[in-house]
Amino acid sequence: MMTPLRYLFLVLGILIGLHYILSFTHEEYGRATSISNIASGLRGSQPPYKYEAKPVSDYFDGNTTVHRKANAAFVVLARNNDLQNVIASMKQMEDRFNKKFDYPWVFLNEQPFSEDFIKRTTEVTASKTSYGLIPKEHWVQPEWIDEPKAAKARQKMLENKVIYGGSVPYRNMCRFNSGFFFKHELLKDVKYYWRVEPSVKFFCDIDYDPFLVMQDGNKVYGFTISLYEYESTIPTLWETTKEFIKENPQYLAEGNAMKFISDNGGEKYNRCHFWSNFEIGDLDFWRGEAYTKYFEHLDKIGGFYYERWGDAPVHSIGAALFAKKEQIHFFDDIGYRHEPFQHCPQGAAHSKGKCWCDPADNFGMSISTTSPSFLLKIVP
Ligand SMILES: Nc1nc2c(ncn2[C@@H]2O[C@H](COP(=O)(O)OP(=O)(O)O)[C@@H](O)[C@H]2O)c(=O)[nH]1
Ligand SMILES: [Mg+2]
Repeated sequence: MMTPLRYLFLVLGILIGLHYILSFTHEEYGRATSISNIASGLRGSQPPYKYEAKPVSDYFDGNTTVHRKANAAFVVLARNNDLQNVIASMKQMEDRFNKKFDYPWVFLNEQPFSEDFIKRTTEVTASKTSYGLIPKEHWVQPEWIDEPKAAKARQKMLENKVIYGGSVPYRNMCRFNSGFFFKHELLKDVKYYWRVEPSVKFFCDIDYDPFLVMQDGNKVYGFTISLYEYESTIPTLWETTKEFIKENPQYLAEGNAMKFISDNGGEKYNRCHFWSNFEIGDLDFWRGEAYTKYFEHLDKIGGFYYERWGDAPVHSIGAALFAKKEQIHFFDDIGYRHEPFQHCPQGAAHSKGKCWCDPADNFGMSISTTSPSFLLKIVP
C-alpha cells in the first residue's frame, strides 16, 4: 500500500532526478539553477563593472609574448573651451585602443588649463595626463614679421573668403604645430606621438600598437587621409622649399617620396598633403637637423603670416623630402573622421576592427585612383 507520504517522496525523487539530468544535459538550465547563481540573484546582480585586462598575448598579433611598449604619448593642442570636444575624442581613443595599451596624454595650450579641463580629462582615462603651457616665443607672431604687410595679406584673404584667412591665432597654431610642439618640455624625452584633435571620431577597435609599427619599421610619419591643399594659402611655399633644397641638397633623403608631392620631379608642388589633424610620428625626426633647418628657413621668410601656410603641407613636404618613402606609413586599418572627411577601412580590415563607419563613405574611395594615398602606394 502507498501511503500519502510515500507518494510525496516518489514525486520529490522524480523531480530531483529530472533536475540533475537537465543540469548535465542543458548548460543554460544548469547555470540558471546553480546555488551560487540563485544566491547572487538574492544579493542583487554584480556585473563586471571593472575592466579586466586581457593577457597581452591576446592583443599582439604574431609571436610577441612579452609586453613591449614604445616611448610614446598622445598630444592634444587645445583651448579650455575645447574641453567637451576633447573629452569626446579621448573617450573614443580610450575605448578603442588605450585602455589596453596605457599610453600617457599630453595637453598643450598657450593659456593655463582650467581646473575643470584638468579634472575632466584626468577622469576619462586611467593613464597618466600632463598639462603644458606653451612658451610665448613658440606661439606669438615673431618680431621680424612686418605686421602691416601681414595685416594686408589677412585682409585680402578675408575678402577672398579663404578659410581662417583673417585669423592670427590660427596662424600661430599652424606655426606652432609646424615647428615647435616637439620642442615642448613635456615631450623632450618622448619619441613617438599621436596627435588627437577635439571632435574627431575613431571608428574601429585598434588591437595592435601603432607606435610599435613605427618603432619596429623605423618609420617617421603615419597618416590616414591625404588630400589637396588650398592653393591660396600657400602661393610661395614651394618656391621657398626649392630655395632651401638648392642651398642644402645634402638633406634630401635617398629614396624619398618626392613623387608623392610632385608630378614633375620637384618642378611644381602638386598640393598633395597628409591631413595632419591625425598624425602618428617620430618627434626625433622633426627635431632632426634637416627638418629643423627647413623650418627655420620657412619661418624667416614669414609665409606663416604673409600667407597662411598650414602645418599639414609643411609636415608633408618635410616627411616626403627628408625621409625615405618606406618611412611614411598609411594606417589603412584605422577608421577616422575629422569633419568633413573620413577614412573608413575596407573589406577584411572593416570587419576585423568591428568598425561602425559606412565603408561606402570613404574619402580615399571617392577620388579613387587620383587619391594621394593611392599614389603613395604605387610610387615605385
Ligand atoms: N591652445 C590653442 N589651441 C588651438 C588654437 N587654435 C586651434 N587650436 C588647436 O589646434 C588644432 C587645430 O585647430 P582646429 O580649430 O581644429 O583647426 P582645423 O582642424 O584646421 O579646422 C586643434 O587641436 C585645436 O584644438 C588656439 O588658439 N589655442
Ligand atoms: Mg580640427
